[in-house]
Amino acid sequence: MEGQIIKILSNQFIVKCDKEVVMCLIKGKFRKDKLLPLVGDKVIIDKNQKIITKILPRKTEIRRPSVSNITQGIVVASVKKPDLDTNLIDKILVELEFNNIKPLICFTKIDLLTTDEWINIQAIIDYYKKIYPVYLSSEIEEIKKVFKDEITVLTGQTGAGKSTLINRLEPSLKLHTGEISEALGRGRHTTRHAEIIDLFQGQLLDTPGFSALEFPNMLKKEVRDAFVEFKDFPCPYRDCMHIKEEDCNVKKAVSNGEIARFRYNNYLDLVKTAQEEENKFKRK
Ligand SMILES: Nc1nc2c(ncn2[C@@H]2O[C@H](COP(=O)(O)OP(=O)(O)O)[C@@H](O)[C@H]2O)c(=O)[nH]1
Ligand SMILES: [Mg+2]
Ligand SMILES: [Zn+2]
Repeated sequence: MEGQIIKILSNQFIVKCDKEVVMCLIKGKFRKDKLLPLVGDKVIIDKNQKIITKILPRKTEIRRPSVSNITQGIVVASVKKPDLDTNLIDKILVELEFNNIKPLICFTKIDLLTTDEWINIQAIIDYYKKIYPVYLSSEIEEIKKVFKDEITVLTGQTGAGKSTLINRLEPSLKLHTGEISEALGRGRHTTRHAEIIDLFQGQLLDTPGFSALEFPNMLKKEVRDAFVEFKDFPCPYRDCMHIKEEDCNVKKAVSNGEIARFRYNNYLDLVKTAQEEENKFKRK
């Protein structure tokens, strides 16, 4: 029988099948091969013995929390308190792109902006709208629709408004969506785990105890390819990094405003970080 791992409790794998939930163990073979099933895995189980016999191929993978098959990520970003940080937004967008997880963006705390501030922020939001589905956190009914048939994760910095958004979407949910719940208090024993729950005809990954998603490092060329709008400006050079090259069409598009300067600057930062990682690796 086929199912999906929705939660792991030490050695127990909670597998959701068509009409029931089965607590399974794993066969020794997996442990020997160091192939551990993850939350999100589609698996074949032996229902009578309550064991997982096979893990089906993973579509996507996140390193930490260690989960598979997430299909989309909503980047929750506040425009104030904390201030809008497009550098962080672009870092997350690039990671999601590279890992084949569809990115969406939800901007929060628009209500805190003055009219002048809103004009600047609106230009940035409009630019993102050309590339990705974008929502304001006040657009609750619209946001509910994006969950259908997807496995969604919410990500974004602490204080961005993830928990608030979830509570507005579904007040009955007591979700953590990152960070450790305040109610647990500091110093108390807090568990970090990931769990998939049903929501709005789709599923949501709850990630208590994880302040950010972690993905493997990317090469600088992978960073470049994840800035998807650059592809609209093909370069005369094969494999152009759009940095030093003359006659680079991406640089031209930045000059004439077709590509936003802030996005390009974030691109340069992310490429620099990727290059530093590549250099470290080479020296070993
Ligand atoms: N003014 C305003 N405050 C918000 C909004 N969304 C969240 N907050 C506040 O921002 C703080 C952090 O929100 P929270 O949901 O805990 O962020 P999380 O760390 O991403 O889960 C809380 O005090 C919220 O009440 C918003 O749209 N407008
Ligand atoms: Mg929270
Ligand atoms: Zn170029």
